[in-house]
Amino acid sequence: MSRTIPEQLAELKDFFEKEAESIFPFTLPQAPVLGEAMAYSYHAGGKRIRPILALAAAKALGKDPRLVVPAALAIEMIHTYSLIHDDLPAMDDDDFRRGRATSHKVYGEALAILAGDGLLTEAFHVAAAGMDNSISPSGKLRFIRELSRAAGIRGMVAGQVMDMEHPDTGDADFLEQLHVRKTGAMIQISCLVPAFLWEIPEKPWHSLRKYGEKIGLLFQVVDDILDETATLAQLGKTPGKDRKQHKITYPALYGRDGAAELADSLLHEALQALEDIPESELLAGIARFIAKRSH
Ligand code: GRG
Repeated sequence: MSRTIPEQLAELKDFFEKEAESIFPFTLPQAPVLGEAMAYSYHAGGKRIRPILALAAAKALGKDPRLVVPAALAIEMIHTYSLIHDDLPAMDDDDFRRGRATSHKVYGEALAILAGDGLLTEAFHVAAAGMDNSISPSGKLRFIRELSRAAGIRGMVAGQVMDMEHPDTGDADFLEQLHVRKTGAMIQISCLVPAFLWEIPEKPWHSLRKYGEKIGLLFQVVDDILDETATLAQLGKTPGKDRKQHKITYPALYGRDGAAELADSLLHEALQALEDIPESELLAGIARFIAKRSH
């Protein structure tokens, strides 16, 4: 019997976990507690949406998903660092993440900062040294350049600063630019991993880019809605923080129904972008999962 899309996505996730473990097992004899703190957050039960996107995009382009695992792991390590740092008292000051006490609550602030630093830096080592020799040096370099663009001062870090400043302008363009950088950039690059590692035709390249852009925003709109509607047990982190911190969110800007309509139209546009990619059922399944997720 053929497996359902959610079953295939679950298999892809298990495949990623096993392969990633052999690339970076988190045992650091030189500083065991650092390895422990990095592993504590990395292995806290994240959904692994970004790695699954990279593997599904590889499949959609007819590439071996095994070959994108190091890049996918690098992205998930950077994502994990961003969560650790985002939760610090100097930033969002959160006690719970992924259903557990946050890193600084368990290891103290200094080690939490260093665990984040370790994950960020090691991600680039994994991306540079962990990739198969069949991938060209220029493909590896393209990916590493784009990873630093997505994670750094042109992407997530800039978005985080825009978020910290959160001027109460209620400006929809500002909100979109903030989220394109803070959340969207790392999601979009996950979709584009195989497009950077290999030369691919222009048409699927543009389709993946558009798909990545739309699901990146969709992810954030749903995140904002869940922040207002979901519980701590569902989210694994403290809900209702956006409103408390007077942040502009999609439900605040458009109302809950308006935000839900925006999510529907982003999902529609993401699915439309996949029309030129023949083997894109898994990517379509991920977009639907993001739209319907409850955590
Ligand atoms: C510290 C430079 C720096 C950036 C932080 C990730 C981030 C930027 C802030 C987190 C704040 C937040 C809730 C953003 C919304 C989108 C988001 C990244 C949610 C968490 O990602 P998931 O749902 O988490 O994929 P899991 O735990 O499943 O991996």
